[in-house]
This record gives sequence, C-alpha cells and structure tokens, in this order.
Amino acid sequence: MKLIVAIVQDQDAPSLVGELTEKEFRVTKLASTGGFLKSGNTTLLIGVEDEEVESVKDIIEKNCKTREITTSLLTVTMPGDTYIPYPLEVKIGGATLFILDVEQFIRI
Ligand code: 2BA
Repeated sequence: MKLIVAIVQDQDAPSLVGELTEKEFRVTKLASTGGFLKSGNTTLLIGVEDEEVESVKDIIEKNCKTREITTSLLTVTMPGDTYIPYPLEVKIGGATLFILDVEQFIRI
C-alpha cells in the first residue's frame, strides 16, 4: 500500500476531491500553507493499493493546472530604509506529490 501526499492549489481541490471520491478513492483534505508564498494551499492524503497509484496520478494531472502568478513578496531596500515591493513571477506547479510506502494501515 502507498500513501500519496499531494500538495495542490486551493482552486483545484474541489474538482480533484470530487473525482477521487466519485471513483471510490478515500481522501483526507488538509488546509496547508506554502512556505515560500505563505499563502494557502491544500494537502491531500490518499491511501491506495500499489496498483492504483497510476490511476490517482492521472486524476491529479487532469484536475490540477500550472499557474503563473505575480507576487510582491520580495522587497528591495532603498537608501534611507525605504522598502519597495518587488514584483516576482512564480510558476506554481499543478501538484507536488510524495509517494510513500505504508508500513501498516489500520482502521479500528
Ligand atoms: P510554496 O512554498 O508557497 O511555493 C510556491 C511556488 O513558489 C513553488 O511552486 C515554486 O514555483 C516557487 N518557489 C518555492 N520555493 C522557492 C524558492 N526557494 N525559490 C524560488 N521559488 C520558489 P511549486 O514548486 O509548484 O510548489 C507548490 C507548493 O508545494 C509549495 O508552496 C509548497 O507548499 C509545496 N512544496 C513544493 N515542494 C515541496 C517540498 N520539496 N517539500 C514540501 N513542500 C513542497
């Protein structure tokens, strides 16, 4: 058995969770925050049999889009300690996946 940890953009989460549950995969949705942008994203925990991993990856790929955003995260310091927001283009991936071996799966 594998645990797929999928970090996705909030906008893509409803359709992704919808399709996963419709296809009878079990999923847990967590609200998370990206360390770099410090904005909300969604982390999904999906426990599946080994042979189901590819189907789940396909569903994730279908529902998650890469987006380019402009953020004013960075600042440049001007003489006299004036901070000016510096626009930064960031490409956020469709999804970031970690696929882990599950040692035990217990439902009591
Ligand atoms: P954030 O950390 O908010 O990162 C958002 C996007 O900013 C990243 O998209 C990437 O394009 C850019 N970025 C991140 N760190 C950067 C850095 N040090 N320098 C320049 N640009 C940087 P993605 O790579 O698609 O990541 C989307 C979200 O997935 C991340 O949100 C984070 O929450 C998670 N993530 C990505 N890689 C991870 C990893 N190795 N471990 C844990 N979480 C990860």
